[in-house]
Amino acid sequence: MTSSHLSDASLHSLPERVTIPGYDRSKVVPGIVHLGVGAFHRAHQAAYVDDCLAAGETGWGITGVSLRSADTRDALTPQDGLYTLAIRSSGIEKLQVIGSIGAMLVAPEDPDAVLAVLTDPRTRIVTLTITEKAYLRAAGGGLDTAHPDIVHDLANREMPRTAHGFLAEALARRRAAGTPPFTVLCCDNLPANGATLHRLLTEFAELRDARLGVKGDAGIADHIAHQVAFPSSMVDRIVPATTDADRARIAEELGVEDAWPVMTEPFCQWVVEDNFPGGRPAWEDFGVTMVGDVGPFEDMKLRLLNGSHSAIAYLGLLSGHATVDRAFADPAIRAFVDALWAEAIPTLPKNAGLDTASYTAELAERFSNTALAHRTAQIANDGSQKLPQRIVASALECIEAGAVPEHLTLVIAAWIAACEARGKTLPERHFTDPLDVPLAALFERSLPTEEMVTAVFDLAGFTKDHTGRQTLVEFVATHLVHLKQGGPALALAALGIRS
Ligand code: CS2
Repeated sequence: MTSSHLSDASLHSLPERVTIPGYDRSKVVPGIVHLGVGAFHRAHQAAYVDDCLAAGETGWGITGVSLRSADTRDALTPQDGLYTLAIRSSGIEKLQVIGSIGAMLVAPEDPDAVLAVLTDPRTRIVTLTITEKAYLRAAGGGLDTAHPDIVHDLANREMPRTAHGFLAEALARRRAAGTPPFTVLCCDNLPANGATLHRLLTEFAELRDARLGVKGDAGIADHIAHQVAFPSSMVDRIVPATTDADRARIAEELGVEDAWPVMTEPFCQWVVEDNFPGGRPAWEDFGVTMVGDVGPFEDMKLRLLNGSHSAIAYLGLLSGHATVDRAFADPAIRAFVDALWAEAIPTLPKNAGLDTASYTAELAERFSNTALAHRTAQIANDGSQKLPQRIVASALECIEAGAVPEHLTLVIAAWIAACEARGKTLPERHFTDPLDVPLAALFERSLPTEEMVTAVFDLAGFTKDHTGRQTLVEFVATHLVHLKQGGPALALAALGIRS
C-alpha cells in the first residue's frame, strides 16, 4: 500500500518525470552534520551530496540539525527525510526527490543528541548555513561576547544554544576521546567565511578556557586555532521561500503530499577551499570547484550578486515591486543595477581570472527568472548583517581608490528608508532585522538626517574608524533626503537615471 505522503514507501509510485534517489538509502552512513537545515541547504549542499551518494560514495549521509525551530524536522521526519527539489525556470519545472538527509535533530529539544552526532567518529565534516546573524558578530566584527546566547553557552558548556557552543564542546569531547577533529565548512554569505568562523570560534574558546582556568595545551582554544580546518566556501543558488501554492502544485505533480518542497533555479555553484584533513566526498566530480583560494569568487559573488540583490530588494520594496523579477524589469532599477555593478567591479581582485562581464550577464538572466517569484521582502531581512560585506566594504574601497561610491551608498539609504517605511507605507513586520528595536527607537527621535545616518552606522557597526566613513554618511544622508522627498524616482533621477 502506498502512503499519501512522500516517504521511502511511496517513492517508487511517483510519476516517471520525477527523479528519485538512484541509490539504496538504507546503505548510507552518516558522515556530515549540517547545522541549519533550511531551504537553502536543501537546495544546495544536500543536492550535491545526493549526487555523490548516487555515485556510490555512501559514507557521506547528512544528519540535519536545526538550531532553533522544529519546523523542518516536523515536516520531513514523517517523510523519512525526503523532499522535492523543484528546479524552476520560466516555463519549465524539473522535480527531483533528494535523499541525502537521514536523521534530523532540533538542538533546543535535545542538545545531547546533537553533541552525540558531532562527536561520532564517523562525522568528518560539519557544514553550516545558519544565516549571517547567527555568527553573533559584534559591531566591530569580533564575537558579540555580551550576547545572551554566548553568555549562556559559556556558563552551560554541555547545553549549548549557539553554533559556537556546539562546535567548541564537540571538538573538546573529540579531543578528549582521541577522535580527530571534524572539518568545519562554513557555507554562509560572509566574507572569508571559513576564516571568519575560525576567528570567532577561537575567540569563544578562549573565553571558555579562561572560565575554566585552563591555558595553552590544556584548553580548547589552541586546539581549535591550530588543529581544526576551516576551509572557506562560496555557495550560490537562489532559493525563494516555499509558498502554500507551491506545496499544492507539487502534491498535484507527485500524487502524494510533500510537507516542505524546496523551490530553486537551475543555476548552482559551490567553490570550496580544498582543506579537508579528515577526508571529503569527491565533490569535484559533481560540479563543485575545489580551489586553493576562494577569496576572489567570494568577493565577486557577495559584491555583485548579493549587493545588487539587496539593492533590488530595498529599491523594489520602496517602488512597490513584490518580486525580484518585477523590480528588475523596472527600467530605472535595471539601469541602477548596471551602474552599481560598474562601481563595484573595480573593487574586485585583479588578475584573479574573474570574468565579470559573463558573470553579470548571467546574473541579469537569473534575476529575470519569472518562475521563481523571489520576494523582495525575503531578501530585505537582516540588512544590518548583510550590507557590510555586500555594499559597505566596496564603498570604502571605492573611496580609497579615489572613486565616488554614489550608487553603493544609495543601497544603504534605501535600506534605512525601507526600515523606516515599515508600519507606514510598508506592512509592519514586512521584513525583520536584529536591530529592529534600536532602529525604531532611533527613527522616533526625528534627528536631522546626517545625525540619524551616523547613529545608524554606529548601531550597525558600519565602517568603524575608517577615514572614508564621513564621506559615506554624507552620501547616504543626501540619498535618504531624496528617497523621503520623492521616493526611488527622485533618488535615481539625482543620479541621472530617469524612470
Ligand atoms: C539573498 C541570498 O536573501 C538574500 O539575502 O541575496 O540568499 C541569495 O539569494 C543567495 O546568496 C544566492 O546564492
